[in-house]
Parts: sequence; C-alpha cells; structure tokens
Amino acid sequence: MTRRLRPSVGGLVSALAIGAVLSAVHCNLLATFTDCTADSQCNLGERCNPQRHYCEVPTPELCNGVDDNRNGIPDDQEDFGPCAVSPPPAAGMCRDGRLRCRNNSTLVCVQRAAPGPTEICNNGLDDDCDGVVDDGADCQQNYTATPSLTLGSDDPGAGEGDDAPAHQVCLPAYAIDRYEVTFQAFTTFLSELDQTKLRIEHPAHPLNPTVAYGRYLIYNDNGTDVPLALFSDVPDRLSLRQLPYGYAPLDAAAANLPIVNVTWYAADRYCRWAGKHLPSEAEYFRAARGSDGTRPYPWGSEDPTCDRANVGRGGPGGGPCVGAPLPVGTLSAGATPEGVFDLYGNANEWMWDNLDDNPTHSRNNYYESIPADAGAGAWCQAYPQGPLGPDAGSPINQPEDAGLYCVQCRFARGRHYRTVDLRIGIRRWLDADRGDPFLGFRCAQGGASR
Ligand SMILES: [Ca+2]
Ligand SMILES: [Ca+2]
Ligand SMILES: [Ca+2]
Ligand SMILES: [Ca+2]
Repeated sequence: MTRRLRPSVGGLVSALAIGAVLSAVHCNLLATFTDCTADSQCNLGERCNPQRHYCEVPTPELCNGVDDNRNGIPDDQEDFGPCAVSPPPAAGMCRDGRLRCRNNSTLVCVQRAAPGPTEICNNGLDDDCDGVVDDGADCQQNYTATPSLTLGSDDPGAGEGDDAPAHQVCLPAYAIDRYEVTFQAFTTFLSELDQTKLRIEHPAHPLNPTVAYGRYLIYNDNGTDVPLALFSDVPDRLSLRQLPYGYAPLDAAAANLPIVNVTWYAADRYCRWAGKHLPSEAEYFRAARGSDGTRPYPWGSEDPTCDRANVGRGGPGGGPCVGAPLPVGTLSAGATPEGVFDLYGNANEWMWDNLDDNPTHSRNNYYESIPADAGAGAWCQAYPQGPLGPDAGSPINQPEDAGLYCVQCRFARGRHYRTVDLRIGIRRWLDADRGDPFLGFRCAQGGASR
C-alpha cells in the first residue's frame, strides 16, 4: 500500500507566501490523502500528524498558548527564532537575540548579556559576542600578507579566454571562511530581516532581459527591490520554508548544506550582516591556489576525485560524485593544507568582483588594463590592498545569438556538484540578481575595504 499518493504539494505550500493559495491547496489535501504512522512515510517537509494519522505540512508555532506544532514544548519555552536586528541590540548585549513568547500573546526579543564561551561555526550566530558571526580560528583561516600572487593563467587550455593574461598581484593580511555559508546560517540572516518587506514573485526589472527568471524572494529595501534567492516551483531539499517569524530549511536535514539559489545581492548582504565581506577573486585565489597562486587545486596537484571534490564527474558510472551538495566540510581530503574546505566543488562561489570582458569573453579587459611590460610590481603598486575588479561589469554573449549570459557580469569560481568541465580556471558568468541551485558563497574578512 503506497502512502505517497501526492507529489510534493505540501512542500509547495510551505514555500508559498500566498494565503489564498495555501487554503485552497489544503482543501485538496484533506480530500485526497491517506494515513501514515511515521514521518518517513510523508513527503519532504511534511510530518505525520500523530492524532489524525495523515501527512501534513507542520503547523508553525504561534505565540498563543496552543502547542501548534505539537512538539510538546509550551509556548513560553519555545524558541521563536532570531530577533530582527532593527533596532540594534542595546550596548553591551549580544546581537543574536531570540524571540520568546510572553503571556501567551506577545513575542519579545531576549538578548544574551554574556558571551558564550566559544564561537560555533556555521550557525549564523555571533556566539562569542564580538560582533562577527561565525568567526575565529575554528571558522576562518588567517593569511599573512601575500607579496606575489599569480592571478589568471596564460595557458589557453586552463580556462576560458578571459582567464588570461596571468599577472602578479599582492594582498594584505586577511581571513577567509573555512566553510561555505550554510542553510542554517543564511536562514538566520533571512529571519533577522524585516519580514514585512519580503515577498516572492518574478523580478519586475531583471538585469538580463534575454533569459527567463523564476520567482525570487525579494527584499524591499527603502523602495528598492533586491532579489535574494530563487524559489523553485517544485520544492526539494534545497528549498526554504517560510515561517510566521522568519525562514528555515524546508528539510531540517539540510541545515549544514551550503546555501544555494542565492543572488550576489544576497551573498553581499549576508557577509556584511555577518561583519565580513564577499571574497575578491584574489582573496579566493590565495586560499584555493596557495601563496603564489600556482597550486593546481586546493589540495595539491592530484586530479580531482570524488573524495576530494564534490563535482559532476568521477562518480558511479562516470557520473556525478553525489549529484547534490554535501554538508560543508565533508571532504577533508579536498581541503587546503590550512584546512579551508570545498573551495573547489560542492557549491559554486560568488566572487566580489565585477567582470569586464569583451562580448565573446575571449579578452579580460581588467586583466589587460595594466600592460605586461609595466613590470612585475605594477599591479601591487596600483592595488596595494589587492585588486577588487573593475568598476562595472560588461555584457557577455551566449553562442549563436542565444542572448546574453549576463548584462552587467559578475561571476562565480570553484566549480560545483554538477560540473563536468573540471578546469579550475573557469568562471560562471552571471548577473547579480541571478541565483541557481549550484550557486552559493563564503565570506572573507579584512583586506581591502569595500
Ligand atoms: Ca503556540
Ligand atoms: Ca563572533
Ligand atoms: Ca557562530
Ligand atoms: Ca565550493
């Protein structure tokens, strides 16, 4: 007897913000669904109702004296998620306040007055109350100043045309996250935004009119719409669940996966919220390819294998290693000697920089902006804090008049869990308002001010 009668309609409901649609679909569910005895018999994001024995989207907990989500925890002991950061925490208080229910009617923000003993990585909280989220030696790798880092490559087979010419840049001391930013951390950030300014719809003014955009979670920031994340119409393990007071992974087991589907805007805002910034391409290169930028891969010179890199080749039958993201930090054999994980594979990673190519991406105008005969120290002289890329991105054509990859191009580095072209020099070209299931990020700290 099958208990999975329906497609993921329940999950879809959870990803929708529209109450009218929700109630209409619920009627349909009640009419068609059969029984269950365990959560494992339910679709993703649903639970088995222990009283009524059918699968349903869990009811979000409300501050009302009723155990809405039937977890046995009274409302006055429930954690209702992070407080919005506006207004900021009082002086001397930790910033990661949590919403608590008082008198079965009112949510109040309770902030810790004392720092925790240690910073816990990847939870989106400033556990030690030093003003930076997920920082410290366990969560970040510190680098001393880098005098000569080779950026790009002259080898035409190493990447696309826009990875040349190789040139030597320098970097001051900085730090980079050991891990890609996780679902748990990112949903904490989303939950701290003013929820009345978030909505899900097609962007009205996408940067690239030549490609189709799906529906995005959009944040209205003082009248400006900022797309943050692509919302799939068919919910899966990489979807988000909307709660009354914020967001959570649709699948609780996804908490430690790298967040994906996020736009550059979201990545930039997350890192600034965390007290950090998106890594520049040079900062990414220093971490991934060593102090001189010439190490072939983060782990060394051996070819990529599935124990080192979660990519789209080399797995069972020659196919993907996994075909989906792995929890961050899973593949220790693929870490750098310093212990920075997943710089190659797993989630593709947004870089800070714009990209100024010619339209066929055969020339990188920024890389060529300082002539090769200007001398070995020319880039360092021009950018003593490290290059941050061109002031604006240029358009890049798709082949055969198929439109544009991007109009004001930015890019991601580091390949991803579905990549079949394993050359490390390859970028993905994207506009800042695009997200997709392969696209995530990590943050950096220190270095050139943005
Ligand atoms: Ca309740
Ligand atoms: Ca901290
Ligand atoms: Ca933390
Ligand atoms: Ca990665």
